[in-house]
Amino acid sequence: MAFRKDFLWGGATAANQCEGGYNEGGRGLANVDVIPHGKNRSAVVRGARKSFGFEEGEYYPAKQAVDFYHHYKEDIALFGEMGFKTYRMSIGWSRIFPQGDEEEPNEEGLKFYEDVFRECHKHGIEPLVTITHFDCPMGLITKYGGWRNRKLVDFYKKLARTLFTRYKGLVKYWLTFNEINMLLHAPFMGAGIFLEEGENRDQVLYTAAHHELVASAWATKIAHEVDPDIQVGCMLAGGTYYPFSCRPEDVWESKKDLRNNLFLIDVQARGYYPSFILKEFERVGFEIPYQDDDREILLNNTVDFISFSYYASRVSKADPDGELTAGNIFKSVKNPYLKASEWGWQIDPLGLRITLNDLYDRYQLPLFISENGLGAKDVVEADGSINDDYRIEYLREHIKAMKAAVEEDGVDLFGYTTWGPIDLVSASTGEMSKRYGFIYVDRDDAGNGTLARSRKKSFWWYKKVIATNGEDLD
Ligand code: BGP
Repeated sequence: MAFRKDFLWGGATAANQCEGGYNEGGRGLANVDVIPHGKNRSAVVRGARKSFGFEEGEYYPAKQAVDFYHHYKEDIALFGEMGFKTYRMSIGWSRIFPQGDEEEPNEEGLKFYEDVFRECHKHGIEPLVTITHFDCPMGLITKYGGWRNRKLVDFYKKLARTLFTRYKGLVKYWLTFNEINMLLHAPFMGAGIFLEEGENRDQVLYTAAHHELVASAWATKIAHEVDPDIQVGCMLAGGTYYPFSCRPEDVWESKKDLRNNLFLIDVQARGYYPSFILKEFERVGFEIPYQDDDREILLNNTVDFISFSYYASRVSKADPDGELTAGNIFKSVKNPYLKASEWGWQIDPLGLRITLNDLYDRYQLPLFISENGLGAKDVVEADGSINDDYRIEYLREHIKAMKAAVEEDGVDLFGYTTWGPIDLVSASTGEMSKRYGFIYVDRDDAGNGTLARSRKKSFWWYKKVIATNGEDLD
């Protein structure tokens, strides 16, 4: 058998993309609430357009999302029916600390997640929890400017301590920041940062990155102090970079792109900044704003495992003249050998095997695939069925690739959570029609629909995959 006996099969969601209930249970407003659907979304996500609240004429899909807040029992029961061993989900920070800087946490918010975790255990599901998945209370943005401000480290530490203490014995696996490298590409979504006209982007973003890295190391330290059984992981927006050709300049470009993508998790896994990024910092005139015992905290509190999302590989080219294609948040040169999803994300199962090997060779730490999947349009047939063979095909090929990485390459992989086991709001586009789920949710891009849940063909397929521990993929 390729996968270990206790392999963690499951699915992954984020609070802001599925929970809704944005103003219920004492929850405060968060950055993710004020990101609109439609033409202004990308500018807000990138921090280029300011958004502090709800504007007339805009639609904000996170406000209700797919209403997991009220449907969690039904949804977790469906995950249980598929045989999930784990469910990756995230905490809405502003449910726990509505403004972010309160002295005391909001009990109603804490209770909500406690109920969710207990519900998971009832179905034999181990929760795996991301502390922040593109999530920052608006109070911390308006008062402090988001993660550009060092004070966020303390607020995050307090959040982390509150969570680890309250959920001791209920949650064993934690991730500190979702796709930490995304803050460099999507500063408002990733770090609650609006960029001011004329300010030095590198300075602001590398400072914020340092703050998140220090906060992540602190969270790891606190977690291990609260409960030595807790396992803490980092989370990377992964995917390898191919050279466009064997021209040495293209190969060099791909090497640089790959390591630039990895430098944040280098710090989380090894405890210090790698030399190539220190040289880059020198070139752009950035000095790491070390304070107090930052160096020691980073060095002594590295992660227990590496998790990453994988949707596609990317291509690097020395001359900036290639045809581009869409990808997770930012574009890349198009790979002529690959097909793409309806959203232009190129499909590359072998790229997953390569990514697993890249990461295992580099870190020699257990790996966890925390996101993978196909965003596609589904058709509901007259009889209510949804025949999503394209999704099955995508997942089957990716599972085969990870099987090869384990069986033939010896990669230590302990779990796999597909993205969006239940349809949810797309992070990049705000659409509902970009669906990833095994479970269909009746809701459209404008927020119409009954929110009723139904099983797609892939639901039964994934159930069988889990039941056979990945042996039967037909
Ligand atoms: C990752 C995020 C997720 C998720 C996924 C799919 O970057 O961690 O939140 O949304 O990508 O992307 P999209 O929703 O844009 O299709």
